[in-house]
Amino acid sequence: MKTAVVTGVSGQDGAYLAKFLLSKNYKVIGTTKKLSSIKLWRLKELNIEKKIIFEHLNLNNKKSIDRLFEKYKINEFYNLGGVSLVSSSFKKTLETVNNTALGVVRILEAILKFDKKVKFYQATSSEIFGDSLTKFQNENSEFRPKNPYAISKLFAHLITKNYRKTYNIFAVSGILFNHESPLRGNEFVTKKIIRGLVRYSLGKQKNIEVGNLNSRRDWGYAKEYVEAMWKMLQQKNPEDFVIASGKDYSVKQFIDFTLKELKIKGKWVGKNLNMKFVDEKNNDVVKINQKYIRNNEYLLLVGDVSKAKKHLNWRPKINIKKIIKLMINYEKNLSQY
Ligand code: GDR
Repeated sequence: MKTAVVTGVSGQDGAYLAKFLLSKNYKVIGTTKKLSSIKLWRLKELNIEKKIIFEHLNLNNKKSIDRLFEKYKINEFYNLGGVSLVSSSFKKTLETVNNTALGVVRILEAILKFDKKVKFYQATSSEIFGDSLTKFQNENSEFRPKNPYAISKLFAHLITKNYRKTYNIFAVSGILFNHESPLRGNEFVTKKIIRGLVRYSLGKQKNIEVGNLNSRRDWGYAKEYVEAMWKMLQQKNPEDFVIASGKDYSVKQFIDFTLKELKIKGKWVGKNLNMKFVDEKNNDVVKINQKYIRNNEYLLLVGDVSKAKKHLNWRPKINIKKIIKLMINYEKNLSQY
């Protein structure tokens, strides 16, 4: 039986990855910064909360990482922990750099110290491409990060590659584009839209407020993306991979697909910051609130996933409309009570 460590096990990706690894008969050590306040709802949703061995791990603390390596004989280490909301990285810059960038060095150092055979997966983000000058981004695209989160992720990405080359260890990064699911946190735009509009359709919420309607993102399905993480660690040679859907949609399109799926009728009126969607009774359903508009944001990122298709035999199967349906169904079931 192989042993895998998953940092950030209570997050969306951590939960799906833990479920996947358990299905492959791994012993899963799930770590979190504070055991006493760990959020178990995702793990309960997947019915795996009793199958994981929970451990405390603080990415900011070398001793806490070393302790884990002393306690377990680890085969695979998946680093998914840390700040994941891009906008909050401006408010929590030091914390973001400390856990997202430096935390990776602490893990890599522990691998060198305790067991060079441990295979390491680093969760890198498409944010590292920032305001890319090309429409599609692949493993060789230029890095143009624009916020503390993206800069920390880029450091993590490069240091992982550097340790791989320098010390000949199996350490890789998956450069993942946005990936959503029913288990997405409420603060991310897809979940906010779906949850808000489902609640509107049930008469439980009046409207939703969002930021930039023109931002375009490459949205895939998180459950499929975690399988790619595992596949990267099963390769003969350690290499980095872009994981994406290869298609981009705007926030407004995402809202339109959701409105259609929920059969909410109405129309878009107004322009720029005053643009809004009103229903047939002329009630505001979707409005723009400036506080959600990010400064200095790039508007388009789309992944070129050819390398993963070729070498990992991985391809995205669930498209955006199916993701929306899955998320709607989940919210509808929740909102019944
Ligand atoms: P992102 O995801 O920042 O791309 O990072 P998010 O869902 O927060 O934003 C996507 C796009 O939607 C625009 N937007 C809004 N975003 C939020 N959160 N709330 C709003 O009201 C809103 N209105 C418009 C944003 O400006 C942005 O353009 C996600 C995270 O999972 C990261 O951890 C991961 O690294 C990247 O994806 C790849």
